[in-house]
Amino acid sequence: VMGPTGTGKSSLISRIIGKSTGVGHGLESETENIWSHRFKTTNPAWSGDLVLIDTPGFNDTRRTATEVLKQVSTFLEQLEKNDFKLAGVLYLHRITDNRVATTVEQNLRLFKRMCGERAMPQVVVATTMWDLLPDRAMGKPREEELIKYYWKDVPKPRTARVEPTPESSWQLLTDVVLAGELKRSWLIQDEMVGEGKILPETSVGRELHVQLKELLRKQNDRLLQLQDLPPDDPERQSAIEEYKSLRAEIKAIIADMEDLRIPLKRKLLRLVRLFAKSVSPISAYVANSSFDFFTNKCPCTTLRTMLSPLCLNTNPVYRLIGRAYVLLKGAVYNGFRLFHYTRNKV
Ligand SMILES: Nc1nc2c(ncn2[C@@H]2O[C@H](COP(=O)(O)OP(=O)(O)O)[C@@H](O)[C@H]2O)c(=O)[nH]1
Ligand SMILES: [Mg+2]
Repeated sequence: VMGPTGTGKSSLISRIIGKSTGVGHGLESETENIWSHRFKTTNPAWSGDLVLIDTPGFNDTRRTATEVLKQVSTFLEQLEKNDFKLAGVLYLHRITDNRVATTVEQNLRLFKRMCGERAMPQVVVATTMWDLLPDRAMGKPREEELIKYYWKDVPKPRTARVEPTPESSWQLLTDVVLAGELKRSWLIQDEMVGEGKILPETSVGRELHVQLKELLRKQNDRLLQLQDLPPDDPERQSAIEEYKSLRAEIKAIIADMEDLRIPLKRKLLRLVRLFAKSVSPISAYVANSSFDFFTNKCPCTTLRTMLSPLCLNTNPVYRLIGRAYVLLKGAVYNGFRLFHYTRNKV
């Protein structure tokens, strides 16, 4: 069960399992951790155990989106590594919101990047808090708008309404999971487990980085505006307060962005991999041809036997010369292979 904070995720799970678990008060987030509730059921529609997973929203009140994302992605990675597949996903929205807030939209964007297109048919978009509407008819256009604008990139999204009764919650669960027989890995699981990426390299990691950058830019603009306020401005006191809190926020955003930076070592490694990938057809060609420039006909064998061992010398200057030679040799060798390949193939 996923979705922004305060949409009723924990309440829905509590109704199904029949006991209260981590339901928040209003917009305060209560679900700090990911909770898995495993239980057996006498419901004839089910065989075996059922596991419901309660997750925190990315707009959690006590932690940054980066922290929540780290936690959720690690959880999904572990599921994939242990070969557990999700049978269905419920993504909740409050029908009482008459417009989609920025945080709700950001939450949704992160979710989509995490889930990916392939697993999207598992998702059911469910709306909660219908009982709080003065008139239920008000909800229908909101539901339609939600699907039309915010889920438009998903082909035929499945929708459901969550009523605050155990029966309706069970029915929803049955519809979601039994209808969604397709158990597919999420995009983030493919990326982290299949391709060995770290979180900042995944689609959702990049998306969050972009969101933080945008936020940083906005906050910085506001900060500059406040700085330019004339000293006799009547709202100066409140502006100073805002200035201070903005500075603190900016500091936190920068720290989060730092967390989502791809380390230089991994960037270089990726470049090398990319190079190896593009060179592999050339290498295959060379292996299959009678080409043996450096093995048999190398004109500089003497130089090679002289210079290569320098790499192991204790003198740093000699070592540097040795390394420079090896580097140069590699470049010349690969350049020659490329030349030979293009001359014969292209
Ligand atoms: N009236 C009404 N209140 C709800 C419904 N679902 C959740 N709530 C209330 O909304 C608040 C937040 O719910 P919670 O389950 O903690 O949301 P979560 O952050 O998504 O886990 C709590 O006070 C719930 O009692 C609903 O369908 N109707
Ligand atoms: Mg919760």
